[in-house]
Amino acid sequence: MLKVYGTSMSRAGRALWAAEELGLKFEHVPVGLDGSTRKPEHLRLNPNGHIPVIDDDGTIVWESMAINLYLAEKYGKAPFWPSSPADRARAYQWSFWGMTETEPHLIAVFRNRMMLPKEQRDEQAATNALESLKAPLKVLDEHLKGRPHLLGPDYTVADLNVASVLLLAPMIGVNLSEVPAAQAWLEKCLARPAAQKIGGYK
Ligand SMILES: N[C@@H](CCC(=O)N[C@@H](CS)C(=O)NCC(=O)O)C(=O)O
Repeated sequence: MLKVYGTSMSRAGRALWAAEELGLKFEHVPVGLDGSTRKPEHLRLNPNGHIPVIDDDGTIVWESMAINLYLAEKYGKAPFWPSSPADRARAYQWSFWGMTETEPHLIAVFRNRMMLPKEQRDEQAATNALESLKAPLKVLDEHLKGRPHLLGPDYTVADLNVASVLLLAPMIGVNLSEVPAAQAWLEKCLARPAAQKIGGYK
């Protein structure tokens, strides 16, 4: 049976969301952020010492986006897992975009406004990260004007992956009102039953 390792309060939440969205039966192993990811048994699964990791009947995959694209390809069908190579390329494109163009800035805001002990926080780094987020968020907003989802009419793995990165934005006080199409799209994605279930996991 598929096993998903990692607390839902981490990037493992996005793998749990994908597994739920696909209606999979799976076991959740809530490896936490308390040093458990550095234990030998976890390092055997992911030598980087990170979560999430999945074990799908012996197929071990780490890196959250790779996990979600794998699960969507193996267990999903169109339109969630797009049928044409061109649409799949767009799914990869948006997934990598979310990870590379937005996530580092979101994490910088999170760390410097919430996560780090107060004396280690750098408000200038948070302000810089917020400034750096503006351009990619504008790209997303422009793209979503007149389009309900990233690939067009249908909700796909691309929406799940990008929304699973951007869900951090409202939690850390990033104001999305200047990108209303992106904001409405994110709210729609987060209202999905599969997304709502993530909070129920450890
Ligand atoms: N690029 C990786 C990042 C994984 C990552 O950094 N996960 C964090 C939790 S969100 C983690 O495992 N932190 C624990 C540690 O590094 O010890 C992914 O998307 O899967």
